[in-house]
Amino acid sequence: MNQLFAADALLPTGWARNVLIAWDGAGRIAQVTPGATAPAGVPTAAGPVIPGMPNLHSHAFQRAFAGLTEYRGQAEDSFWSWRNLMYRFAARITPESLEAIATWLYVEMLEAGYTSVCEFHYVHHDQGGTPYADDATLSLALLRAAQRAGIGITLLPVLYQTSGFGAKPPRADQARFIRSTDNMLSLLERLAPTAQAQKAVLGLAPHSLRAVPPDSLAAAVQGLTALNAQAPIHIHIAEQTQEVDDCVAWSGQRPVQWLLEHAPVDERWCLVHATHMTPQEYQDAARSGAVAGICPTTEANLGDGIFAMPLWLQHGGRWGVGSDSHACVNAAEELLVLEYGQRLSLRQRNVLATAAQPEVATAMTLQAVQGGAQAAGRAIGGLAVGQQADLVALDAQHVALCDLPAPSMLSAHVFGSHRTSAIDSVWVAGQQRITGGRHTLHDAAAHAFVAARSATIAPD
Ligand code: NGQ
Ligand code: ZN
Repeated sequence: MNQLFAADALLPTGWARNVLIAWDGAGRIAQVTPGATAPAGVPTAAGPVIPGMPNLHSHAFQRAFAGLTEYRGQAEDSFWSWRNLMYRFAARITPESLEAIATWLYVEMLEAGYTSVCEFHYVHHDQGGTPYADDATLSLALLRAAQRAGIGITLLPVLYQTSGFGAKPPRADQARFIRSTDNMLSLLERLAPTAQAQKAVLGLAPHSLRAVPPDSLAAAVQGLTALNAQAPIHIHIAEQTQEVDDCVAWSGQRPVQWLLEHAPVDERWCLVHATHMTPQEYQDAARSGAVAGICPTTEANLGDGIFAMPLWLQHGGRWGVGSDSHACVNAAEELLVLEYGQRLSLRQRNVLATAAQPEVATAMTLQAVQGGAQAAGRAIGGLAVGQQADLVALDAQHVALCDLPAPSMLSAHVFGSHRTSAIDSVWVAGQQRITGGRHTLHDAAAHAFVAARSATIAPD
């Protein structure tokens, strides 16, 4: 049995003092005892212990061009002009560069408070769009990257078949993404033993209603369910108003409305972005039990719009955060931007605080951990018996936190400490991955990343 003593720890019910956390050899929490005295020989955390944040939405390769699409390329740039640039980077990714980029990204995530990632993975084939000799090459590169960094992973291979509603044929620059539904299901079968060996979870991501026709969506969900009735299903939905208009023109319904009526949406589903919903859609989607996958910094970066959190929460909606395009890799900053978007649109403060948790950073952390765990399909829902020991210890000596009470330390971490991180240590499944704010692979992974990025952006 491994143990950690924390003067303060954030349990699902709120902050507790003098907490002894114990986990078994498999990394599962076996005991959480508040009001304990530190037994001799048990390490004491450097500060308040909070649950590790699940990152519920990632396209790893996109980390390589963070900062490289921030210039005006035409009179009015948009999500769609960004996507054209993004496709140029996607076209150049190799198995080696993907693995190097993802390894560094996952190291960064661990240093920034994420302990697991849902990888929404759609670049499947070689640069000409032909399957690799081993068709699972790029999926395996991502699983290896996660294993090396020591982050938990839910791998969601993406089904991508069309370029628009009404089964529009794919564009030439989408050739690397395309798989038939049967081919996708065999990929999942092929990946299962590797995933199982590293305790990764496999799910499926129909990319969007634009990219997956109704028959394929139904067949894929059915096929996945036959493989694993609990496997998570993630989909991009209603991120842009153009997408909503196109969906209405095609079907007479908005994307969320269409999905709720034509797919068995429930707790297994994660609706990524879901930015543009009517009040009725907020209600129906929230009541389905699906998780809203909110990616605050990417949604801001891409000019998506603002998700109406009060409306979602009013209907009991569950939610978590993702770093998506990785313009920013920092769990605390996603919470900050999410809360600030609500403040800016509603002209209020502390919008996401609750009656039970008036400290907004505390309330948001607890909710995002729970929702993220549900979306990941893994037992990573917080500091409670039976959950995985995914722990983050803040540094109580950090100048932004020093001498403050624990709830204020978390607030200072989320709202007031961004120039330097206030994270001291991170454990994933009870294994310490970050010490003194750094991962042991930090330097080596950073070097490999820089080389991979240079190769990716070098002129032809
Ligand atoms: C993606 N990313 O698949 O990488 C998408 C853009 C699309 C975000 N939506 C492409 N943030 O939606 O067609
Ligand atoms: Zn995405």
